[in-house]
Amino acid sequence: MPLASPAVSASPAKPGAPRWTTEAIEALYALPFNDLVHRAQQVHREHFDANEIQRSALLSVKTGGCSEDCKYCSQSARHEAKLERESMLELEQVLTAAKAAKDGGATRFCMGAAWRGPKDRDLERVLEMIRSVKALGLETCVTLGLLKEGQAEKLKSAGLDYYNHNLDTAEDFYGEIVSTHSYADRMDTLERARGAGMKICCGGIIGMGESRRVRAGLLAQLANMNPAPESVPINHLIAIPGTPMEDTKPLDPFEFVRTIACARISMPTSFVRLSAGRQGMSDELQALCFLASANSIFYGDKLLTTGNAEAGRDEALFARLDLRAI
Ligand code: SAM
Ligand code: DTB
Ligand code: SF4
Repeated sequence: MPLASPAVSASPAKPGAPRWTTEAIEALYALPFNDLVHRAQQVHREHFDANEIQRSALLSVKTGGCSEDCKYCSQSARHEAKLERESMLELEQVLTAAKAAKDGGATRFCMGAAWRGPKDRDLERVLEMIRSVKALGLETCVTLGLLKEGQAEKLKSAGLDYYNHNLDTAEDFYGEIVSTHSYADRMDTLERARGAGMKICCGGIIGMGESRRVRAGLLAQLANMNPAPESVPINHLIAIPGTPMEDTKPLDPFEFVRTIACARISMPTSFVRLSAGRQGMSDELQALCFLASANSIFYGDKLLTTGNAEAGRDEALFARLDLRAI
């Protein structure tokens, strides 16, 4: 039986029209929970093996002291989060971490830097890191903030596979979260990365006090990118002490699961990444996220500045759920 009005059809809209409206995604959210998860599984199984999960490792190559004021972030110089600032890591340190990640089974290595965007001389050092990590046989990803003209092409030439740059929320809520750069700035960088021929990793944060409509607006924005991002990280807010979001009211966990399902239905061929926040989730909640079609995770004991679900716990969970790492 069709599950909802034509407005929530997963079939593409007329040529040239946005493929997903905020309203259509809100209608998905409003489906009975079981129907929504079932529909996400159906879409998922058309494009993926439902028992396979991709794993990426993450390393902060430059931590803290960032000029920007993103309210959720521990790395802003304007916030009081307890954090050891670190200057950029040496190449050898990065390579040691990348080798360990590969030995641990990660297939992609993502390097993050707490910058508004890279200065050209910093970029040169990151290019060296990318070349060396790539030479280990890992896929490469970096998240460096806003890119200036020409920088995306340099990253591509160094062998970068993915550029991570999140929209984080819907455009009409962005001003509540960040004042030092705009949504349009972020869209420009995504266009530069895409224009240089890289794959895009782009998603957002759920649980920052936004409404369901805002969550739907974010997903519509992502799903209407042409093509949609190959990787869509859905981060659950980690309410970090010392950031303006430390006291944010917790989100109903089922609303997070609904978001994963809506991401899957609106972006059928993208990897939907169950990202920040896994450490605070029960195994049962993570299993629901996988059932709702999340099919990638960050793997390893640390994210950028906060803890992640430990690798041993992930191994045990994968075994209990018969999931295979790819
Ligand atoms: N400076 C770069 C930028 O802003 O794109 C890269 C690093 S930034 C830390 C990467 C992403 O991590 C953010 O866009 C956000 O989605 C996520 N993130 C940061 N702090 C978070 C938190 N406390 N909870 C959940 N996600 C967070
Ligand atoms: C993404 O979307 N989430 C990752 C990765 N891309 C760079 C970062 C999560 C950071 C969580 C907070 C921290 O550890 O500082
Ligand atoms: Fe800086 Fe990125 Fe954190 Fe914003 S999210 S404060 S740009 S490190």
